[in-house]
Amino acid sequence: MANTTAVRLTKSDRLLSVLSEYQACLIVTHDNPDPDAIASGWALQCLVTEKLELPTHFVAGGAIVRAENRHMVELLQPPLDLVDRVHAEPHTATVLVDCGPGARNHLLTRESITPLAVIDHHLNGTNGAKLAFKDIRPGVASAATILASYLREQHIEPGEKLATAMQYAIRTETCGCETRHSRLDRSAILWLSARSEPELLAEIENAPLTREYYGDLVLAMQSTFLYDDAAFCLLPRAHCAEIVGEVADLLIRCQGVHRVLCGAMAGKDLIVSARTQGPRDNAAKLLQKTLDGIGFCGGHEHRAGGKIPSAVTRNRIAEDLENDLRSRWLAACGIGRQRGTRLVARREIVENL
Ligand SMILES: [Mn+2]
Repeated sequence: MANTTAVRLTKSDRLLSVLSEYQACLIVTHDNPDPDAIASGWALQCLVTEKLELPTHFVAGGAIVRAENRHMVELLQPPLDLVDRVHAEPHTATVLVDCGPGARNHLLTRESITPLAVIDHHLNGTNGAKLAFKDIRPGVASAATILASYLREQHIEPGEKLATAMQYAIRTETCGCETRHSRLDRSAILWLSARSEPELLAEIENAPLTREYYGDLVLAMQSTFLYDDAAFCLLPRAHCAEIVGEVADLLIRCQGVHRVLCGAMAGKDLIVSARTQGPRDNAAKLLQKTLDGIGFCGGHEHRAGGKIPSAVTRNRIAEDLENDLRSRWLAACGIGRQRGTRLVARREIVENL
């Protein structure tokens, strides 16, 4: 027998060999891309351009709203285009990063395009799709971690701005209760730290906030109710729907709170974020139970996000939907109690106005 084990191909070797059969590469990430989506798509573009010299296009749907993420884009200028649609072109390899083909929050699902390759770290998997290449590792903190390992395997230097984006990606994916770092995450952080610009990172983390942001925050604190160890917060209105993630991150840090659901309207949709603490509760699964039949979601063990489409009529969330969502959340958490306690007492709010 010939020696078949002499050359051990790395994951990135295999990806590059699959892509080398094509004449162009389309990189797609999830809607409303977050730092990890932006950094990992950018890193993949860097890899494909350097190694294969293929023309690449990196796209996502939706918008970038969160102040830090907008500041990141302004300062680092990632090669990302926000678009409404994508088309399946012959001889073009389509690669999905930082989300699974089964997820509903990306351009490919809406166009019924099956990607050629997927690089992801979410729990939802591939939905059984047969793919030429997949690298799905729910055990690592960020998709940027996987891409950092590819760049290292291929001896590619990311440059200061991409390294900063990737480092920020890992940081934002390991906040709240999702603080676990795998060995690969740790080694990626070390590698990226030596290449990133700490001043840019600090600037991004301290992005300027609008006055409306503080209004949303006050409203969120006033709209939060506790039911045993579960919190529920539905903002009657929000200037920026991405506040739900930040509020959820803030609430999960509250002593005695182990499960959080926060929602707000964005256009006609209701956006929700869930957080959990401790090994017992899986945020992605709790949110899936909560939204079963009325919306869709995805996420990780302690951090998940989702959407109820067309939930908003005449600029407000219907009261029965609010009640329905609350009882669904409490049922998913296994809590029988239906009367909540305010996080901040009404007296406290009114007396100090
Ligand atoms: Mn991610």
